[in-house]
Amino acid sequence: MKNKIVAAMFEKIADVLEFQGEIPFKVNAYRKAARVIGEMQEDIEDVWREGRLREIPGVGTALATKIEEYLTTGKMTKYEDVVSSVSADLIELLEIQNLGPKTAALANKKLGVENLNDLKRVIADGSLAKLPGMGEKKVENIQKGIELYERARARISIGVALPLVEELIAELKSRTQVKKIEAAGSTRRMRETVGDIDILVETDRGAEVIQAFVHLPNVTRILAAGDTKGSVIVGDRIQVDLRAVGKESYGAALQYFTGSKAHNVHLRGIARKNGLKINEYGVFRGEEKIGGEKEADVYHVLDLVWIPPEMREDRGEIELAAQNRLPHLIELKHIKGDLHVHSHWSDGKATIAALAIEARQRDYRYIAVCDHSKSAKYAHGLEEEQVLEKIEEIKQIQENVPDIKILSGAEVDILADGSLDYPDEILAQLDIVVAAIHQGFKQRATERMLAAMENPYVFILAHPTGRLISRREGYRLELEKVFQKAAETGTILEINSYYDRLDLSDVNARRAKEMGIKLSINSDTHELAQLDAMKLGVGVARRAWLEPEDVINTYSLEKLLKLRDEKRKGR
Ligand code: DGT
Ligand code: CA
Ligand code: CA
Repeated sequence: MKNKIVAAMFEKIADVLEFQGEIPFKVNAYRKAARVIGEMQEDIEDVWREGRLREIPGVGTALATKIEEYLTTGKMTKYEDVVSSVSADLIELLEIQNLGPKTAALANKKLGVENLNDLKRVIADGSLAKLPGMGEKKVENIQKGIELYERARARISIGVALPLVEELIAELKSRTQVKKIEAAGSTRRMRETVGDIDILVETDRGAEVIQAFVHLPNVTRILAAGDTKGSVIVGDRIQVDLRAVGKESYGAALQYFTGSKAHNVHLRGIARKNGLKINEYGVFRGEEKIGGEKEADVYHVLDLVWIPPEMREDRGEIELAAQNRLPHLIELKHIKGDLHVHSHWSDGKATIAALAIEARQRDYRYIAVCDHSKSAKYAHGLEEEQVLEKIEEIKQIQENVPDIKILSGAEVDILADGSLDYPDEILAQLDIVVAAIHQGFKQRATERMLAAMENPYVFILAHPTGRLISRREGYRLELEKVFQKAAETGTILEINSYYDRLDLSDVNARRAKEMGIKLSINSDTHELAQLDAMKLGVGVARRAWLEPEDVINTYSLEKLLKLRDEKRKGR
């Protein structure tokens, strides 16, 4: 059903016209038609086919013609003209609930409000409330509208975006004849958060694919639907843009829409200096098209090697590509084990046997079961005797799963005074000791971490900054000192792959590498399926330019334990 799209287009036309001061009669004509069509049970396409468009209340000849134009061509000239007659910033303002086109126009005329930031400013300085017909209450409601709008626009974690993209792609593949389909934008670059999801499709039947896309089951709002671009809201707030292109420009479009913008701007600058033009349709010398089917074309015409998406942030990757000196980035297939997972002994759900079997299915060679220590009461941390019992259990389970090494481990709390939650005699009996701050993390975090790293048994520092992407900044930390100590003591820093942590971040992990520190990418699994989080951590590592040698859980078990023993002996 295209009812909702047509209704949304008429509503938008009404908003913009009203903003521009069009006479109420015309504005209301669009609004009324929008309401009726939006609520109509019958499919507007059926109504149109049967020649009954003008029987819809509020739809006369003029509107019927516009609906027909849209249903036959996928475009509505009036809509495009009206929307392009104001800036994108103003269109955004008109999206804000409780503001309304009249008030937006007033604020624009009297106070020069052109965008959301201007609007916030005139609310803050009280000038909006002083306009005729305004007042505290109205302004308060507009403020609420802004908050709602911003929450809806907030970024989502890559850990939420990836499975959603996979689902949307699978659905579209089952419904349409797409030739190729893949994520672009920040999702493809594995950025830790994603503003909106971008998907690219190769097809000869763009309009058809877009229609299927905007009517997928999860779609709650249609923002746009044309021949080459569709845009929707999935669930309560996630925007997904889909672009459909032909075979001849698929590569160029993939490159363009993968971004980042900074990377693209830099590339296009080089192209211009070489008398070339690159856009989403292809690579051109004058009028002649010299590439665009393959993504690599875009790089090769500039004498660059193809650059992995995760590196495309204009952080020096283009210069390296020009010298063919790009790092050989780590891949998921290089990972030989997971060094930080929880079992049912503490707050995990899975048994150690189940963890071992799942890990083996992922072709891992080892897994370190690191349950919480005794002070982590909220997580059923283990008392010393329990640690010893667990070690015994692992010995028994190990006999049944000979082809994967189960390492006994602990995630030991770093206490308020910087000491560890277990004495060295216990730590010495564990294969892998991961240390972390979980409590009182506002207090002397740096000193506590430095002290913990001095302990020869502490092999890995877990989620070093403690940030939670959705709600917490992280410990108040002098990261430079932590890095120095890690380098000096041979302590491994973790890239924790839990989607809300991704800690260390890409930037911090790259800095760690530059300081000669080794990293470990761990899933911090609490239930079996979370072992898959490893791919998010690998994404962070690739964005940090890490190679297999930088990441200890790409090593053989022997090499890994040798490194651990070096730290224990002190280097
Ligand atoms: P996001 O959605 O904020 O997480 O980040 P992106 O990178 O997905 O950005 P988005 O969705 O606005 O645009 C997707 C890609 O399209 C972006 O990475 C690069 C390309 N792009 C967008 N706007 C521009 C532009 O003004 N110039 C150039 N050269 N490329 C652009
Ligand atoms: Ca995006
Ligand atoms: Ca986008």
